[in-house]
Amino acid sequence: MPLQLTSDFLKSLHLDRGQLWLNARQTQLLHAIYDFFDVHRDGKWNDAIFYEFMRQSTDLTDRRIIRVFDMLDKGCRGFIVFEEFYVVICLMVAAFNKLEKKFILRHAKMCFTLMDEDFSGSISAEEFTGVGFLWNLEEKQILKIFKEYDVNGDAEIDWEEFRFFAMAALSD
Ligand SMILES: [Ca+2]
Ligand SMILES: [Ca+2]
Repeated sequence: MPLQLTSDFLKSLHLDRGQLWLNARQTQLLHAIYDFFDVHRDGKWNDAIFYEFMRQSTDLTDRRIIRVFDMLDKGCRGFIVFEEFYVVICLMVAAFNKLEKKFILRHAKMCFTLMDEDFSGSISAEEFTGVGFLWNLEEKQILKIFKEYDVNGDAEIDWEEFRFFAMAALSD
């Protein structure tokens, strides 16, 4: 089942067909919402703010919301900034509109970096299944990806392997 958005504002967002980002106007609106929730007025969202926003705007479970926050807050700083928020919104809008495969291909390196939570330079099955729902990928599909694209058989998807997967994803 594809990722669901429950916020009318997020549902109204559309990604540019070529770049798969939001246009300037939509980005401005998103920034206004970000600022509105930014109660500490420091440009940062902590996990509580992010949780509240995600709970109101998506159908994600608590566990998944926390996982998404951890994925964005890689250095464990305890907060995210607008640019990270923007990326995850674009990703969720893509998934909601079933454009996740195009998004993976268009933003392959960024998706790879997002999934590689421990900066090891490759994606483990645990990392992939932990956040795969953002790309509408279920565990079963992810295990299949590992079977097909983990060419060197080290149970990790490295950048080269990921690129092949991203290119092939669209033709599936
Ligand atoms: Ca990794
Ligand atoms: Ca591999």
